[in-house]
Amino acid sequence: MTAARYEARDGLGWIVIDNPPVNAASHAVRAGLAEAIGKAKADPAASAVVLACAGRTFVAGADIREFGKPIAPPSLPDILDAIEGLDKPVVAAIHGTALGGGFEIALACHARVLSKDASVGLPEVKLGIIPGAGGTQRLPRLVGVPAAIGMAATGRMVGAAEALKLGVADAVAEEDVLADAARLAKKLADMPPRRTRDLPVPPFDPAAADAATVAATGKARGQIAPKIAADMIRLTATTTFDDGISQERAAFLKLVTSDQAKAMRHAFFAEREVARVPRLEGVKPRTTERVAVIGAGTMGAGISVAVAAAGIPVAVVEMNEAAAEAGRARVAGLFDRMAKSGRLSPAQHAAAVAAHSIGVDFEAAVGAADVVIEAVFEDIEIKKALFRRIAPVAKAGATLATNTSYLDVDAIAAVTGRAEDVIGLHFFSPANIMKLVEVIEGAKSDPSAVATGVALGKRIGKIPVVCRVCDGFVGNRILGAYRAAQDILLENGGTPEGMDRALEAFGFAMGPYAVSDLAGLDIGFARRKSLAPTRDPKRRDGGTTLDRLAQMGRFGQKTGRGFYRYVEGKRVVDPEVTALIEEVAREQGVTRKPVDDDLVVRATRAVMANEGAKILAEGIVPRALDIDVVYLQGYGYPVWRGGPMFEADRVGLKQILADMREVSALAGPGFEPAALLVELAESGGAFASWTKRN
Ligand code: 3H9
Repeated sequence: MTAARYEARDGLGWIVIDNPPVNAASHAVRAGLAEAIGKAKADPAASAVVLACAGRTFVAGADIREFGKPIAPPSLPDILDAIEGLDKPVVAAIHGTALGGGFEIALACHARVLSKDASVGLPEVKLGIIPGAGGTQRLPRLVGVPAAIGMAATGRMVGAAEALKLGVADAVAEEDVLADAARLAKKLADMPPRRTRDLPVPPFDPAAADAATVAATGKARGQIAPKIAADMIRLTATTTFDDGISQERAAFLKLVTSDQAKAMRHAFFAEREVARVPRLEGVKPRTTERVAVIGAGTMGAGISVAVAAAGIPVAVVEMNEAAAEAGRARVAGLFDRMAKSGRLSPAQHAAAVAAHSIGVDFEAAVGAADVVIEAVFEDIEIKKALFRRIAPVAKAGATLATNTSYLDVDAIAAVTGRAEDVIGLHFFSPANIMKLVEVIEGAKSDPSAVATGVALGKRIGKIPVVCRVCDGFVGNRILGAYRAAQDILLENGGTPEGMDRALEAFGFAMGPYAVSDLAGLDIGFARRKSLAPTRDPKRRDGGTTLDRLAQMGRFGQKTGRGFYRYVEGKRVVDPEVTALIEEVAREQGVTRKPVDDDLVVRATRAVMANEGAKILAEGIVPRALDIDVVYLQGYGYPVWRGGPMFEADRVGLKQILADMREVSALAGPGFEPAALLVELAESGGAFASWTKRN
């Protein structure tokens, strides 16, 4: 099999790319294309050419796995020059997704026909780079500068109908894209090819281009590529095509080896790798045809909507008719919003609504389900009581899942008499939108039950990360550790606004104190109260300020006061809070000294990596990439830093260890460097190459 082949048929030359799974433009594809183009050129039987792809999609881009290595010729830009330079018309027949270098191939063709469900786009910025094969120079010549910025600087994909409207598609095929492309190729055969490079750039309003740039860069705070993509597109108005191409190429080559691009490539592959858990290799998931969700509160409603949206019948159970009615309204609201935002097409919306039901018949719903997901109040006794009821009713071989963010899945499993069927599924709120789900493997969970959690997660469009039982699992355990360190720094001399500023500059959308105010200080207060009896009194945890604020009724945004005061929706520094922090510090015998932004960032980064190292050493997850995905998908960690463990490797573990020792000196017991961090730092190792062999 060749990755690209040429054949003559019916008076046309056909170039077919065939490189499963997504026809990435690897070296083999480029070499095959070079040969096929030569044949098309020389073939007297071909008056025009159709370029199409085998398999499930048009070319989905350059082969990302080749990035960062020397580029073996022929390069994609050279291939595109050869296509565009042919003196026979070349028509791209696009099905699936034409992305990045794939879309650039299509842009270098002389016309484009899309199947009606196809989409096109330049997602390079999502990998920390810009298009490197003419995308920034050809696209604006077809759609205009502002629209090109709106696509290439955001990575937004456009569907066939919009592509037609924008002028990037010449036609949309209702039925058979190959037949329509062949028809168009024959029609164009007698005409000189329309080369995108020769088209004039349509006149545009600079204010519209500025607005498109601001919108794109505003959404991608901290990222360098979107602005560069916009600048390259703007160049088309002032320079020649050839000059634009060489500037684009230089910028692409510089970006592709940047730290941001490395981090975003890591994120891309890690998100796909997480679901392949080494110890579950070859384990078959159990059949899942029906799901029951217990509880129609915020989490239960969100989870059940995600399940129904994937077309899986789901029955939600509530305690009484009034609660069921409230649940119905909640679910209808979620479905409505998903339809309005375009997440569900009208047909998908109708199917999802039909797949969803809420009632009070516990036995019927639980008894019919292959997977039961409990989503009631986060209280171990309530959950245990419920699992005692579920266990005898659920059918043999059903998977029983508890949706919990902290609780001990093994303790819950222990009351069922069928612990092998029990797993945890930690969804994130809003559960119908957030992609992360931690799949918790209990000590006695059967591998097939865990694999069922993973498979269900994937079916409902989530990114499942399998972890073993510990307090807070991966995400909340690390959160607990670094938040405690931050709270101690706050007492030691920090201010909420200073620490928020430092971490927002690091790349978090919101700093920790702004987040606390948004989530509600009552939540943290309640959890701290429940943990109080087991807390080591010798350990500082910095939570006293939060406790006092909560006791004062300052619950955050919802009460207009928390770590900040809220005036017309805006955060304002509150001298009362400053005084309170100083008072707490005095009580604890702490002499406050200014905490600079650099220390806040170094401490946060070190504690995240340190707790991550403990999680790895304990075998909670097998790979550092699992932790990175949890943080990228569930906790707003900046994607251009690749996740906390990738970031630690980038900084270097020697430095992280030195920072951790500094934190330990400032924060005291509980913040000692983890043995694995010490081991790796001292041996020159990295988290990326460390794997727990279990
Ligand atoms: C670019 O083009 C730069 C140019 O401008 C300049 C050149 C000079 N390369 O996502 P899936 C793998 S930058 C290598 O699970 P889906 C993927 O890792 C590129 N491998 O399927 C996975 O492997 P595995 C611009 C790739 O159906 C398998 O294919 N393009 C590539 O859910 C299936 O992928 C993009 O950024 C690739 N380009 O989604 C598009 N793409 O089975 C990136 C995928 O071992 N790709 N793989 O885990 C996507 O967005 C999605 O893969 C796509 C399919 C929507 C196409």
